[in-house]
Amino acid sequence: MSTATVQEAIDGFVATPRRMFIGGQWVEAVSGRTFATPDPATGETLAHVAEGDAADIDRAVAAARRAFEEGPWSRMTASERGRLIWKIGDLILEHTDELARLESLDNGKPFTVAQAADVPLAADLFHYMAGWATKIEGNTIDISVPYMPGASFHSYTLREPVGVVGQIIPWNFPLLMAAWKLGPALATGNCVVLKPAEQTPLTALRLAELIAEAGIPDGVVNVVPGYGETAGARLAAHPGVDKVAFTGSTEVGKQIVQAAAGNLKKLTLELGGKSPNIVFEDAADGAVAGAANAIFFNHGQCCVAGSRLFVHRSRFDEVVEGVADIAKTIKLGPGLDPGTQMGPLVSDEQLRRVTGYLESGRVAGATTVVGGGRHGDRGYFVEPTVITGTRADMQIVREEIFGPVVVAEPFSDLDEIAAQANDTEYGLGAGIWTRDISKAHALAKKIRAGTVWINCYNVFDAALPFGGYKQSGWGREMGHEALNAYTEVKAVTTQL
Ligand code: TXE
Repeated sequence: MSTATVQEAIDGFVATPRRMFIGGQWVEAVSGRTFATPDPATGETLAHVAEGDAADIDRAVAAARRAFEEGPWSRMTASERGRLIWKIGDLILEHTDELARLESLDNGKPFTVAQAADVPLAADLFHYMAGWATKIEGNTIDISVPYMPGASFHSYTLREPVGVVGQIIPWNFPLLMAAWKLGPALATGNCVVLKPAEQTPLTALRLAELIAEAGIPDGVVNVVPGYGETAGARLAAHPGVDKVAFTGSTEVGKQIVQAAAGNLKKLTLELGGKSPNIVFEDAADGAVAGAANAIFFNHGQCCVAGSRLFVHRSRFDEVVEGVADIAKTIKLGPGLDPGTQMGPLVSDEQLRRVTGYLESGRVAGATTVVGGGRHGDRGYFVEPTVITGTRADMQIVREEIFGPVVVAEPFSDLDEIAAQANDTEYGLGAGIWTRDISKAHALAKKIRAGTVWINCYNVFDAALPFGGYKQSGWGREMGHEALNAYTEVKAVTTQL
């Protein structure tokens, strides 16, 4: 499809208020309300979307329950299920440019990044999970029961879907987060109610159309856009939901834990981070570009952003200057401009949050090497920023900023750096840059985080488990680890 045809499709998509997808039908909100999703490059309304709340979540949960109990989904063979999931991956790839443009418009990220990363990674996740549908296996277990001498048994386990799953996702990788959530849920035979972030509902709604086109039966996937405090909170608390998978802030993650307690839902949580990125004295020159990518990719709106840069004292000035030089050359602009390397932050709220942190760093006495404020006066742009002269107790060192802002500190030796790296309530990611591979692996073992990258950063694959230690979350997404979170294990024993 030509760019003009793709843009025409998108213009058509955003021109009419988007409905929600429940039980295979496109419906208005029960309340009849809609909300606006703005273009973050201008602040102007991009589209109107049906505003789901508790009543719509109730409808969607009922539809998912019916689909789970009555079939045809639950009666399909694993192979049939796998082929339908594979088809979703194919359809995403067929619509790469359209999805990438829509994502760029709604979220602000450069089209080229969405086209090269978000969309193909989303497709790959479905393709990867499609393969697992036929490989969900139990075990046979040899047992001997002391109080039944001489009796023999045949015992085995079954892995069964959890049931109806509520999935609440954020706005930083809207399509990809939908894929991370839906892929393993479908591969294991669950039915889903997905609530996209209110800032970025559009690609999830387009994905629902593709899911229907792929032939996933009605009610298996329901997409209800709406706000967190209404639709999200109802989904987290709903007594008819068996499991919730959430990605978002640690603060809301804790609320989800409380809401889920009512019927003791299974939970997976992928929360915030303040990831250390560590450059040793013997790091190759690529470490400078690596450190810049670790924080500036996706405008720093990554849960694994390398937001605490630790550089060996002997190379501190050189590496900090190098990252600052890269920051100065990054071209900011609307995501659809071909030359844009960094788009706007997703919302006015994020703009205020990030610039608030920049101000708090200044007040606390930190030094801004480059950047340090809003860029322009239209849209939600923030300058790529490098900060030094921090103390471990500063807010900008301890809290997740979720913007293109890195704090850099020097360190002197291996033992010191492990302690510094772990001095955070989070434990999502970490980077290590060195030519000494023994040192790298020794440090990797000491770091309390779910992902450690050595001489690289932001490398993701559908086969790699992803998730956090400490307050970065519970459980893992992607890889075969993700499947456990979407299955119950049943032990069956027969006396022979
Ligand atoms: O997140 P929220 P926000 C962090 C990041 C960012 C901060 C705030 O530091 O600056 O969170 O972002 C839904 N019950 N991350 O406010 O509120 C909400 O509608 C149920 C890190 O956008 O956590 C959305 O769908 N759901 C992160 C989702 O939760 C609720 C990605 C995330 O929104 C809810 C995003 C409630 N009470 C932000 N309140 C990461 N780990 O990647 C909100 N939601």
